[in-house]
Amino acid sequence: MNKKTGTLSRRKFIAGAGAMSGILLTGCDTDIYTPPAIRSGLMGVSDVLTMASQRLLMSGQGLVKEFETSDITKDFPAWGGTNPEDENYQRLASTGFTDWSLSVGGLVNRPSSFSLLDLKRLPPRTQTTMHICEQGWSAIAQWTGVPLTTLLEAAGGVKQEARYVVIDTYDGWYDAYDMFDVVHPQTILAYGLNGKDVPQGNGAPIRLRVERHCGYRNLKFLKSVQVVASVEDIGLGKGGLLSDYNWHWYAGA
Ligand SMILES: Nc1nc2c(c(=O)[nH]1)N[C@H]1C(S)=C(S)[C@@H](COP(=O)(O)O)O[C@H]1N2
Ligand SMILES: [Mo]
Repeated sequence: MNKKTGTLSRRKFIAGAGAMSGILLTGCDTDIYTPPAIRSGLMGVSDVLTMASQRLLMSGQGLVKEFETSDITKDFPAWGGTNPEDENYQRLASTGFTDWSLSVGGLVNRPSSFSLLDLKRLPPRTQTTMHICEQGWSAIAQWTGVPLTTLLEAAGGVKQEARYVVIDTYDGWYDAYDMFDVVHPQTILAYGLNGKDVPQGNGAPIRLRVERHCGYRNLKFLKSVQVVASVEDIGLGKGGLLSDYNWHWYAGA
């Protein structure tokens, strides 16, 4: 985890805004987003993850709209970071990510590492959804990947104290997701984009899809998944790179 990523300027972050065509313009629909601090404490996470069907938890949470394949946007943009400078990332990329693995640790019962092949062997989910970037564009794509709950189950399930899943990436971005997002059926670790491997610009080999959230929370270039009880020790303590630097794009922040 990059503790103090002081070098990531907003300008660099929004670089690459030009050169796109055929992309729908919409605002980021944040009506349904409630920050974790307000939502926490509603329900113990052990209850959450042991609810076999998760129906109770999900009853107040809708799925986002899924589209037809004919709705898919031609040339899904590669936005923000597209090629992490990280030496390890470059080495892994040079061999087609055959040596890449995702560590899943923290408050799980069986901390584990998953290769790309391991992840592809877990039961997948495919969804065609609209990505909405807070910076004013949106595009529809079909994503295939392993649901985050399935991954956590493959790591033995989470411990009683688990409250957030923290994801770290190869370009210094990190974010934390509460259990409502974690168990949401459309929260997947995607290795496929429109039927092919996720291209490097879109987060190879694996990127997160948290469909109810704005673009920036859909982390690319995943490095690790860590289950924690608190985000105090993560980054500067607010749970995500952008929160740490007060770049709040959701409504009311
Ligand atoms: N690691 C990492 N994840 C990231 C970003 C990034 O620069 N680095 N950009 C975010 C933003 S603002 C958006 S809109 C989407 C863009 O995803 P795309 O490149 O597949 O269009 O990724 C998000 N996840
Ligand atoms: Mo974004």
